[in-house]
Amino acid sequence: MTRLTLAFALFGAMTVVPATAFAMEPYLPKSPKAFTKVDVDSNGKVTATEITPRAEKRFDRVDTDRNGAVSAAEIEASLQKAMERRRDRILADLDTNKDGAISRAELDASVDRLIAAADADRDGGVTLDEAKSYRLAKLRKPATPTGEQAN
Ligand SMILES: [Ca+2]
Ligand SMILES: [Ca+2]
Ligand SMILES: [Ca+2]
Repeated sequence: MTRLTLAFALFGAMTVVPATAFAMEPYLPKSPKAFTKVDVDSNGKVTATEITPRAEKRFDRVDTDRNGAVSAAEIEASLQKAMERRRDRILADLDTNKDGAISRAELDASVDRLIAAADADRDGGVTLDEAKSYRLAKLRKPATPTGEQAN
């Protein structure tokens, strides 16, 4: 893999936060952890009764003028906020000297950090399995819960 491809892969990895985390459309949990959280009565099935309150909570968060309807402008504002959060996260991860911009050297350094963090057996390369385990480990402890936090 060339360094450039790897850089793209790196940015790709950062967008791993599912789009659904910001979206107000109802969605089904896809990871075991998310499923357990939604399956409130732990019967191994998620039902409308379990999904609805979560969807309504997100709805209320987007309905900032509290008029009981989510307008295009409110959706746009919420997507805008999500984008700003993502921007800040990218900067927090990559802009190590905090000058508000990511230099190529900072990018290269973060590639090195990523490889070092994921290369479990320290052989200098990341196998698909190592990449998967690393991704899972990251998903298990997300930096900031983007989905369900209170305002
Ligand atoms: Ca509204
Ligand atoms: Ca910088
Ligand atoms: Ca390795």
